[in-house]
Amino acid sequence: MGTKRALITGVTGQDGAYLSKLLLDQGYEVHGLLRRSASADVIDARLKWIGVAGKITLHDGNLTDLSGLIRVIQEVRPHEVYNLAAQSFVKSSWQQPLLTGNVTGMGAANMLEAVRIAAPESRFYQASSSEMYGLIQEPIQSETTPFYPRSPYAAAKLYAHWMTVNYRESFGFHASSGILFNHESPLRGIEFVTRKITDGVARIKLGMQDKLALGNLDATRDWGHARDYVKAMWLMLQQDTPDDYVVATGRTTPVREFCELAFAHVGLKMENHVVVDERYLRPAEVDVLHGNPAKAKQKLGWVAETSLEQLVAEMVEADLVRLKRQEHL
Ligand code: NDP
Ligand code: GDR
Repeated sequence: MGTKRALITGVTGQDGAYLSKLLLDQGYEVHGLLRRSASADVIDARLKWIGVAGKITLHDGNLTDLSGLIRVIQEVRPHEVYNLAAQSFVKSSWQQPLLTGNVTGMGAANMLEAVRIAAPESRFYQASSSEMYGLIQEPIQSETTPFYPRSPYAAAKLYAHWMTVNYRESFGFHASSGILFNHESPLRGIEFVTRKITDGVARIKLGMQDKLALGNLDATRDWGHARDYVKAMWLMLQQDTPDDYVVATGRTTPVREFCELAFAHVGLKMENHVVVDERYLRPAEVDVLHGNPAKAKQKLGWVAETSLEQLVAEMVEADLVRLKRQEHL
């Protein structure tokens, strides 16, 4: 086969940037779906940061617009499709439940339909989420743990997940779903707790602010690095048989401890700076997530390579650099 072509939805997001880099490094021709924005000058900030802007072909499109998606797929004729686009911020999904359903749930169905109509031979990756476990039914979650979604976001992801499984079973699609636990990086959106913390720590260190307001410090997550996790996505599509995989580190840590690590990295103490603000609490909380990545290790040969300590250090350092240079991201 000649050069492989990949189409990534959500290419301007955290994972889109890391996956673009991985695929370009492997010699792929990379195409991305770009939703139109009035902020065209900053929309590709992550792609620039990681050094791939200009190396990928961007196509206008929106996950809610089926005919446009079909046209893009007809044009690109991708060998692999990675559906990463979503309204991905859990907290916003209570404010915008229907939009979240349209984009995160129906949007995935639109992508499956577009592929079914325009490129049924292409391999398909769906970005499923550990949020689907929600009110956890087992202390450590694997592919066989029952789901219990706790937000409009998680309910939408569950629909997308089962549609992916259905297209595999009904139409013989090479469709795989990665049940990814939280993964972070310097490219994480500023509204998510890890990046909010590392940005806050860097601002406090540089004397730009003194306090950092957070919500539930007892929430506990299995945090890995996005750079490692996009490798698992790619590996899933290289298998002869499509399947679903949990992707996690197997270690779980409270928000409080992430925070302590980040402050300690710059020689500060969190108790001098962190205040709890109930505006950041959620109508329903996912208290703890803890993944079992044994299947991914056994079948894909995948393991998380970055420790939490390395992740925290990398994120704080990147925010210090960014703030000193007054870079927008
Ligand atoms: P981001 O929020 O960083 O990126 C989301 C992407 O989706 C952006 O490129 C955004 O475009 C795009 N998008 C949003 N709405 C639409 C739409 N209507 N049409 C087309 N594109 C749209 O997410 P991540 O990179 O962190 O996550 C990637 C995927 O993985 C998401 O589906 C997320 O729900 C899922 N996931 C993430 C996990 C994590 O820990 N990061 C864990 C498990 C699952 P724009 O730049 O224009 O806003
Ligand atoms: P999450 O990520 O909801 O797990 O979804 P987020 O970082 O937003 O929250 C993690 C936990 O931290 C608690 N928390 C706060 N969260 C935010 N955002 N801001 C705060 O100030 C704060 N204080 C405490 C939250 O209550 C929560 O328990 C992410 C997204 O990437 C989803 O798209 C993805 O599917 C899941 O991870 C796996």
